[in-house]
Amino acid sequence: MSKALITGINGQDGSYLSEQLIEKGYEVHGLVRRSATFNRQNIDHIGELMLHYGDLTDFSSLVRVLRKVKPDEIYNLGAMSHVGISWEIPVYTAQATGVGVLNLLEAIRILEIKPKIYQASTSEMFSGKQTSQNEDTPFEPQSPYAVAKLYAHQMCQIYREAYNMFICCGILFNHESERRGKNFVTRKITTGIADILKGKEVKLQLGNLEVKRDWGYAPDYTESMWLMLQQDKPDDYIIATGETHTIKDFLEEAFKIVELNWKDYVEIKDQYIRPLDTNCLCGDASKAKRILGWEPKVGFKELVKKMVEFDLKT
Ligand code: NAP
Ligand code: G4F
Repeated sequence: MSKALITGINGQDGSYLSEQLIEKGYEVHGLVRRSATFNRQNIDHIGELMLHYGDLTDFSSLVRVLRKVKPDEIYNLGAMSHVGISWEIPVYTAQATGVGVLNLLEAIRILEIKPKIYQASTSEMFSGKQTSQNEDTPFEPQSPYAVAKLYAHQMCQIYREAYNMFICCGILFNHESERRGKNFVTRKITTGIADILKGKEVKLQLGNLEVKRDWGYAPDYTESMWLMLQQDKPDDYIIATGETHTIKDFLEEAFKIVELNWKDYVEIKDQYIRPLDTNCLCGDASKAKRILGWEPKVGFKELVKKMVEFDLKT
């Protein structure tokens, strides 16, 4: 039985990946942080998980967990993953999202173990100034989060080459789901609609509505992580749908489902406008299709419908 260790296991992606790996017959271990409040709602229903306390900023905890688990595959999904909040806590973001990855790579090297490693890189490493991005598009990060992710991405490339480590970086474009954190824009909109309909809120406060994102469905994207680690050679891949929409398009589609006009409910608040933003993200995943045989299954309209319907029910 292969053993996988997932950091960020109780996040959106970690929860879907756990289910998929268990289904494939893996023994799945997860790194979790101590939290004063309950935050395991995404994984509570998965009985088979083995959880270990640790933190990417705490080198000793990584050594301890790696020595105990000796995983065949590591999926490094743990990160301070909110771009807007990275402007508020840039130093911590650098430590967790950037140097945290170096801690993990060094712990693996020092322990002389040889797991295959997946690193969660991001489309935020691009400037968003082009109409489309592929693996050859130059990086030009626009936030503390994106700089930290680019540091991690390039460390992974260096360690792959210098120490012959099997490391794949997935450059994933935005992916959403019923388990998306409620302060990312898509889920903020779908939970906002539910709150308006239940009479709990009268308005939905948002920032920049003109930016464009390439939104896919998270379970499709976590499947690509596993595929990358099953190849003979490690490499980096763009994972995206190739379709881009503005935040206004998302609002239009989501409010249409409940037969309301979003313009009657949305208020623009300066506090949600970022000092810099990534204007247009639209990924070209043809390399992933050619080599991994990966393609997204859920399109934009279906994604919005799934999220709205889920939040109306719960
Ligand atoms: P998420 O829901 O925000 O989950 C992040 C996870 O990381 C949480 O479980 C969190 O733990 C954990 N974490 C945070 N700081 C940590 C630390 N210092 N040490 C250990 N764990 C830590 O993120 P996601 O959407 O699943 O994304 C997974 C990964 O892919 C992230 O690295 C993200 O940056 C990257 N990514 C996401 C997207 C996307 O569109 N979703 C696109 C590209 C890349 P707590 O629950 O305890 O806070
Ligand atoms: O939903 P978002 O917060 O996601 P963002 O910044 O694109 O980052 C997500 O995707 C990245 C991949 O490209 C990941 F690496 C990252 O970890 C994360 O998962 O914001 C999307 C867009 C932004 O341009 C933002 O300015 O929506 C705009 N927006 C407008 N109003 C808002 C809001 N974003 C948030 N979170 N909240 C608002 O009220």
